[in-house]
Amino acid sequence: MMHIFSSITSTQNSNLDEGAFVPKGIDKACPRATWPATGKKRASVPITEEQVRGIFHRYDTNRDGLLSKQELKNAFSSLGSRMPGLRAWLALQHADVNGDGYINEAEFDKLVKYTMKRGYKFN
Ligand SMILES: [Ca+2]
Ligand SMILES: [Ca+2]
Repeated sequence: MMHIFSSITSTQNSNLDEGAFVPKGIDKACPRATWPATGKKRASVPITEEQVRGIFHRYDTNRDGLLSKQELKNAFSSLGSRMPGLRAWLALQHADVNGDGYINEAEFDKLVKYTMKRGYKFN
């Protein structure tokens, strides 16, 4: 369902560095913008799966291949979550299959899918 936007977002993948999230961009400024029909009231671009993966990879700050709750919290914070701590906890409830409190590689897909369902956007 993200395909419509892939051409748009792909140009932004290159400047995903911290703070470099998409500037305000499309806004009320252009009410008749030929934005895809699904975009109606949305002023921001839905995040893609690749972007989510990239963010979680980047927030494995100690590079142990596992995402701790704190790392998840940082990642969700960067995704714009208002309650990153809660979101990290919920994500662990959902995706931490073996219950060790960390997201490993096998659990990563579940985490990504969970995050996609939350509908985060760049804005
Ligand atoms: Ca880690
Ligand atoms: Ca786990």
